[in-house]
Amino acid sequence: MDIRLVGAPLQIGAGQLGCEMGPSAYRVAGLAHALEELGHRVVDTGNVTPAPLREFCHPNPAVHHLSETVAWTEALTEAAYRESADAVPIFLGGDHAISAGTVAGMARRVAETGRPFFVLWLDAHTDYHTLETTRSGNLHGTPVAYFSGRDGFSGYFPPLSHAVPEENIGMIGIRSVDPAERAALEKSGITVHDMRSIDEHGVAVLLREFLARVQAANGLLHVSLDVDFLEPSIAPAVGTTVPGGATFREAHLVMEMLHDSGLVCSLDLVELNPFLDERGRTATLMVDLATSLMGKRVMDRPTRAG
Ligand code: HAR
Ligand code: MN
Ligand code: MN
Ligand code: MN
Repeated sequence: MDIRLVGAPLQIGAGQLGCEMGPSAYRVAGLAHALEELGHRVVDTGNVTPAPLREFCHPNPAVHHLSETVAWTEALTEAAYRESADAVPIFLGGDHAISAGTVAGMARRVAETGRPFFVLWLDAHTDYHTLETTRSGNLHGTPVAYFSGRDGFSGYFPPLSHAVPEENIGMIGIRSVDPAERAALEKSGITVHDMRSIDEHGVAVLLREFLARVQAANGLLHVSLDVDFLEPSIAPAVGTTVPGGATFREAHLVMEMLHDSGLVCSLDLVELNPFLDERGRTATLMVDLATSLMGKRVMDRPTRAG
């Protein structure tokens, strides 16, 4: 498989600085080499640079770094579209605001194939605020609202060529939702599986159900993996830790099932803050999860059908 690494060192979408160092940490942790060992052809395209700024101000006084985030969204939409022409892009964040652009660009790419586009959001948070509803003003809390076409971004963020239908979005790992997000999600068609749902059913059941929908629609799937999807004790390098996250094995199982599905067209690795890491362990774990998604396995095993 052809894989493109695309660095997206954005940090001002988060409340704390440091995600800018994320792409470097993945490179130091050996992501490209680990993928090559699996037999993939890997090209590191370097880091995206944002377009020149146009100054915006939003009536919500909490919103900060809007102009910068819009510039990054434009640049990343183009980069995602360009790098996915004949390869699987892996976007190295950067905070989760990068996904406004990566998902928008992938939606445009996948639309050309005539296949429906799906997004799997692995995160403690739903990131479903609009520019009006965010209280922190941290725009990493808004990408899902943007790429699913909610009102309140036009005039600021680039117009979407293809919004992702709510019915095509699945979230797993959720355990921190603000009241405005909850109210909007209840009215949306987005599938939200919180940690309780993982506890009750097991992550495999939830994921299998979602993948079956993608498969039945002959869809393609973008995966957005936020470090805080994981239990903080195994992944401390994130500014927004929430206790009670996915375990080492749950996370690996998710990645292995995603690989087996053959449906994944692109991947975001987001919210890694190397300043908060302990001897690179979170970066190393994220690299291990990415390589599991790309086919690393301990033993060969027959598929369920085989
Ligand atoms: N909902 C909170 C806010 O909007 C926290 C958002 C945190 N988001 C991330 N990415 N870290 O999931 O401020
Ligand atoms: Mn301002
Ligand atoms: Mn997130
Ligand atoms: Mn999160």
